[in-house]
Amino acid sequence: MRIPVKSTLAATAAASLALVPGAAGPGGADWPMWGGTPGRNMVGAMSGAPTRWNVKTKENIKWVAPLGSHAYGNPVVSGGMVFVGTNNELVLDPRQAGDRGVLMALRESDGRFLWQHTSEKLATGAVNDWPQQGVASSPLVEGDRLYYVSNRAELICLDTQGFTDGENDGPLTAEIFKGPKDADVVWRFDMIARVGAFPHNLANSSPVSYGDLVYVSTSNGLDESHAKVPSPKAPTIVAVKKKTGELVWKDNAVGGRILHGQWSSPAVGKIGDTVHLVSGQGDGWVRGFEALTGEKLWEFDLNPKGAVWPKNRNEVVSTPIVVDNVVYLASGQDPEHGDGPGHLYAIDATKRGDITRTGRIWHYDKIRRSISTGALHDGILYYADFSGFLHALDAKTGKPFWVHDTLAAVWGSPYVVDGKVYLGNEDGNIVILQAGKEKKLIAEIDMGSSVYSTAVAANNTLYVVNRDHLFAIRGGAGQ
Ligand SMILES: [Ca+2]
Ligand SMILES: [Ca+2]
Repeated sequence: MRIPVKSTLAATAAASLALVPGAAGPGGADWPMWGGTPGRNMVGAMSGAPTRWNVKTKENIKWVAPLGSHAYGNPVVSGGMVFVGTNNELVLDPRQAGDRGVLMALRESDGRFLWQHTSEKLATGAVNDWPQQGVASSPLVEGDRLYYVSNRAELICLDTQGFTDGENDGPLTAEIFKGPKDADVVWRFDMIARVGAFPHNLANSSPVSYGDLVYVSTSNGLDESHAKVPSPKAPTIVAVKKKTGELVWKDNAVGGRILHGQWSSPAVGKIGDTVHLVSGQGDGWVRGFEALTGEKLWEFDLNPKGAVWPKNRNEVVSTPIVVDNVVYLASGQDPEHGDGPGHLYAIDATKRGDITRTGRIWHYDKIRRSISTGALHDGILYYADFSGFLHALDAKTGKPFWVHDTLAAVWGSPYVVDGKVYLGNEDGNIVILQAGKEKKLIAEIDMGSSVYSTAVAANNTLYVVNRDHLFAIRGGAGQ
């Protein structure tokens, strides 16, 4: 069912919030996309965020939902539902068995399973669609429309009400599975068929929107030899109409210069008088585009001159954040490449052209390779690296206030809420530190298995995904 008023209000609220300079993020309300708002700044506004819970005894656990055996997708919360990507180890429907990517919808109040969208693996195998990895895209939800990228490199629009509204929403109405626990697909944009994308290992992009458009990265990359870009003319970014999936613009600034893959998700922010789509790209550069037209406005090289791939030249896996005309972004590499040197920048995105020199506000080189997204709150930028360090920097100067070693690899992102910084690691700990210029460790909480996701809050509940379960943790716990 289409609910125009509700959808329009939700979309307008989300867009205007993100475009207000200094907006901290959604209140104690929904968390409808990766980063909460189009600027992707990992900051929430819940009060009474929990600092004590126990996944074994269920102390302060509101509910637990089982996921597949791998859940790299981060949860989003909107309209009374929680949506999360995983793989098909649960086999919730025997007719949809085997290795598949799964996008699950759960009821926010108690975690009950509502419906799922599953996608079979690509026939080309691991080079394009790695076995057992499921869905790594975090959905974007606006009103009753959900957008995510499947393991088949399709940007898919779903009706959040599924078929329970008694209506098969279109243009797409030829779903195979149309039961009450199946997804109602509205449209599907196949990035392999439509723009020739060759996703390296897994398409993972988290959608972002502005106006009538929704944007994703194609994850176009190398072939299995790691020596050739088989589809050098395929775009990095596609912008399509929210209502129909019609292609409006695409960008291929990178061409054949992709180092490896393209797993950085785009951000949107108002910079000066212009709304920019900001994209970390496969040649290790970050670029800004006029959001409605795709016109390239600026580009910035995240690698030092003379750096050599893969020793000290990096790609970009992190999502850029846009705060007050400034883009903050670190370079990194595929987690399989392990530890190595990284670089973090604050970039003045009001400049035009090659702004590698003119747009550099500061450069921080005491960070290791990072795949995390930044969180900027109260003048402090929190940024984690894959080696397990959390850096708290002066956002104006890039000078460190403190660094904390979490002692295990970090895949997720620091999240600031209620004066605290939450960060998960591969050892399965959620580390909670006090936000501010002085380092203070509040708690380390064992989640039972690796945390590859980012803790996020919505409607007075904190959500954490470990390897195979989603935990909803009560607000006010441990205050
Ligand atoms: Ca429907
Ligand atoms: Ca449909």
